[in-house]
Amino acid sequence: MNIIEGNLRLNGDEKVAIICGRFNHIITDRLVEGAEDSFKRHGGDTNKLDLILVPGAFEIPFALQKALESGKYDAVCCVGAVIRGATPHFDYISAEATKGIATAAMKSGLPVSNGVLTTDTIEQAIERAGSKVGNKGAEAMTTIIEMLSLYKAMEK
Ligand code: INI
Repeated sequence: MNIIEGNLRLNGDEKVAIICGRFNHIITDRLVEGAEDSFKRHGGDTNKLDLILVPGAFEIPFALQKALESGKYDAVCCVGAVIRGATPHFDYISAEATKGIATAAMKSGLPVSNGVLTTDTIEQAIERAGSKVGNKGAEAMTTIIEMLSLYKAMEK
């Protein structure tokens, strides 16, 4: 049986964008740090890494669509933090962000990851932004690194 899978090695040529929703920036700044750290650790050249900032998670899919259409990037990593609090906004924003990211990704055929946290509390968000439960920004970057390599392996 031929097993086709990716690895976590970048060669330094990959052009990657992080798209970050600034809302809850205390959390999202940590997700960006995690994503950048993962990119560097896996051999990426930070001169080829762009950070695109949007107001909130709702706007991520719009910027993602543009980034993918621009032809400038090999892969895009999305990060944001939607925290339930007392707002009914939570359900709309988290659903639109998730759906929009998946739709844009599917259309482009390029590796895209969803590192948008959707949590009930700020504590849960902190736990996923570089403490108890790891850093979901780093995980999202690691995911596109693997998918980049997988897509290459699938073309052979
Ligand atoms: N945006 C977030 O990224 N996280 C949130 O928790 C959030 N809440 O709670 O309102 C949020 N709202 C802003 C939203 O993403 C848009 O920027 C805004 O609705 C303008 O379109």
